[in-house]
Amino acid sequence: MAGILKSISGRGKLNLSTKKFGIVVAEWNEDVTEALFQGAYDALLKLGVKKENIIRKNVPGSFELPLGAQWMIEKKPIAAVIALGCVIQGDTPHFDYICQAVANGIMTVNLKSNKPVAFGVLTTLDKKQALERAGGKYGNKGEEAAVTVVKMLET
Ligand code: RBF
Repeated sequence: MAGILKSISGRGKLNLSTKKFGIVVAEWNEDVTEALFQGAYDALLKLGVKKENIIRKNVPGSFELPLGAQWMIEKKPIAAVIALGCVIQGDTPHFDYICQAVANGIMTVNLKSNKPVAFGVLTTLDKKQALERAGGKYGNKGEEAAVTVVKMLET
């Protein structure tokens, strides 16, 4: 089992087989966000979460992730949510507005719902940097986000 997963597997504090997890996935830069999803999904399974307890919801872009996460928490008895997106810098300041709004929005959902919502959103200068962090040479940030919510449930 790879590093990040090894760091928490077998701690035995939590019975993950009865807990439900939400994964919200932004459709912008789909090749990247699908790879993030796969990383998060595989990590949850390896940690003992049941397939039928992983609920996926797609949203159009990263800006919609906070509301998507909130809806999941409101509608289903979910223990934690993993929010996955990829915002790539363009020629206009939209990048800063979207990144700021998503980070603030996800934090708000964490605090208002009192449930862990992981910020699995890549904010990169180009697609290459994003792919390097979605199963490439810098690992998979979707996997790391899954580990983060499990760690939060243990605290
Ligand atoms: N959403 C992303 O998830 N990643 C992006 O890189 C991204 N770039 C955008 C660039 C522009 C100019 C605009 C207007 C939107 C972009 N979005 C992106 C979509 C955004 O998250 C949201 O879905 C839309 O703004 C509709 O609310």
